[in-house]
Amino acid sequence: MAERHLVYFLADVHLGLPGSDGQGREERLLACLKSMTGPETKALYLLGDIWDFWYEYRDVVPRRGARVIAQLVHMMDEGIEVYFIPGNHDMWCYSYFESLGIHRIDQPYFTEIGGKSFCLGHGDELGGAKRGYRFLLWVFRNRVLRCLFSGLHPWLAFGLADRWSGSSRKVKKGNGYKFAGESEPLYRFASSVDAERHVDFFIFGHFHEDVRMSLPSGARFIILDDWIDGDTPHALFDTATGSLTISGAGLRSPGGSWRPPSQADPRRIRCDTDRPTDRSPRYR
Ligand SMILES: [Mn+2]
Repeated sequence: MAERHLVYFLADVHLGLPGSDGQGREERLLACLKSMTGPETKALYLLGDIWDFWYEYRDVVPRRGARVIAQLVHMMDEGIEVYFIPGNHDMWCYSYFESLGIHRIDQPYFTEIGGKSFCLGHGDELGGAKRGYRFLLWVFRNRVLRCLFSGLHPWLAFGLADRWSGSSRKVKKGNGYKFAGESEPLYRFASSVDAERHVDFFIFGHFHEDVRMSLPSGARFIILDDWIDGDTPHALFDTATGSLTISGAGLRSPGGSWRPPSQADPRRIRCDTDRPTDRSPRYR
């Protein structure tokens, strides 16, 4: 059998977020995952906020996105490695994903794939966060508060969470928040990492924006757009060619359907780096 050489990355699907394309988003993700399932696929990296709200109780898990989980299990049965970095909307996991065989990993996650080095994450918090956001994360992670929250009836817990999610989105989009480029803490984080070690590709989510930049060393800095409103943005790294391609972004049609990217698709963007691969011991 030919070697597995395709590695996919995606983030910010926000399953369960009420919107013009609620069910459509799950269908789009399913279709996309199905098209990724095959003997050439090596791994799939889910870079956070796959669920708009995931809250796992010790013995109970949410029903949202059950078919997505079924497809992920199918992919793993087919020999594809699935990795999940929790985002700020789906950080409340205990051991369910691991029990299915998903590798739950923390950001920043450094890995080597096909001779290229990657730094992966959801993208919030890295490089520092504003006080209000830091406090929010402290609340989210506080064991006592988590314990209390787990005691709420799920109707109430999920109702509160959905309201929070809706309002946080308003804040984000309402303020017209844009990724601030080189002054953004995440970019500064990547720059400082880049100065210390060899990384070819930095890939994140969280900003709900399509960002493609280069660092002074030539490393690529990529933020994957969200799946809200019809898109299917994802990155594909081919270990056979060492090239990274971004597809499925910029198709802002509500309910837009997934179609496998073709070489001729103008929305396919190549994001290669010509840096030679550094295999020296300092790069682990
Ligand atoms: Mn998000």
